Amino acid sequence: MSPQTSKHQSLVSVNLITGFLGVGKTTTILNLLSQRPADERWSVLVNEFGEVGIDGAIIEGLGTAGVAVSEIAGGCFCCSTSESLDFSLLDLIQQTRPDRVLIEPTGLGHPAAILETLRGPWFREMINLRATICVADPKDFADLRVATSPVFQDQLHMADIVLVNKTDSAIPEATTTFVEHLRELFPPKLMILCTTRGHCDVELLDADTTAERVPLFPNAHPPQPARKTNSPPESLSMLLPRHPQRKESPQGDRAACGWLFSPIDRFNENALNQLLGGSLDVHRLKGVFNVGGAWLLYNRVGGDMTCESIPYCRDSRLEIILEQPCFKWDEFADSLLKCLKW
Ligand SMILES: Nc1nc2c(ncn2[C@@H]2O[C@H](COP(=O)(O)OP(=O)(O)O)[C@@H](O)[C@H]2O)c(=O)[nH]1
Ligand SMILES: [Mg+2]
Repeated sequence: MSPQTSKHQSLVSVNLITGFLGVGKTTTILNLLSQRPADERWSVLVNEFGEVGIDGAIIEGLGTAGVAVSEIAGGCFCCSTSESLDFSLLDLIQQTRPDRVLIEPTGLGHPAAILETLRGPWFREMINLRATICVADPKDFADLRVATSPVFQDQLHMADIVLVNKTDSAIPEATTTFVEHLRELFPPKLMILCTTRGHCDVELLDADTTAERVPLFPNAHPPQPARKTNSPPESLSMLLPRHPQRKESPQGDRAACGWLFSPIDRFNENALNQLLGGSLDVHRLKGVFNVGGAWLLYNRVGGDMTCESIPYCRDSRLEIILEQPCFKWDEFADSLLKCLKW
């Protein structure tokens, strides 16, 4: 065994799984977790754009038993909570001693600052940074508003591997055009794979990464002061039944809001279906709800919504990101309360 190999074996392998809102990052991570070698310990670090974290609950609920999940909600850790990545990753590694960590940044996260942190002095002697995988939806590339966004372009540009996901719901021409575009990027991608539901071989995670991929738009997501919230941290607040905590987190041209409910609150499933699948101009919606005897996971991207049961049972929570910059949430909040069972 070469000294290089033995050194790398003692380091924690780390992969960044990037991609825009709702493209299938968490789905891909669940898929990779299901292929984890039995003798390895893996941990997942998830960053949520909004104040209310949901992906951690999804991965805890649907992921493989024994995988540690840590979540940072309340802004992208590439900007507003830039120090959180250092501390959270360090803490996760020290607490869980993993062989591998998968990091899911928010869909609005710019990869440059994150990669810079992972390549920086804090982690140089601790982690072995492997391929950055960008999950992407051909429909986003066909949508000029998304395709021209600097964050979307740099997520693709800085990826070593691109997983073109959701090919089942894209028209074939859109997938072909997108793949042709990806083939023209420089430096070339190590791999471009078309898939559905994030299916890919776990061996992709060990592919090489390179620091040669520099951002096209380094200032697309400048550091911002930490967002102030008026509400106390979740752990300090005792939520009363029927009195959810509401946390708004607008950013740039998107309004966003989250709700946390008491674990005792139970919802009417039909009322939820109608409200969450309704006419709001949703870009992304995620929620877990106690419907009495079962928990449901709602997942909506644009107009497509799915609802499935989930083996999770902490508290009901919802996070919504809209396509518009401002929204008065009061009426929606009233409707949400009306979905509660008496
Ligand atoms: N039709 C279709 N839906 C998918 C596919 N991959 C993921 N989804 C769904 O897209 C939604 C968003 O997926 P998620 O993994 O949460 O996306 P993330 O926001 O990027 O983490 C969920 O409802 C998934 O079930 C796919 O290949 N095809
Ligand atoms: Mg996710």
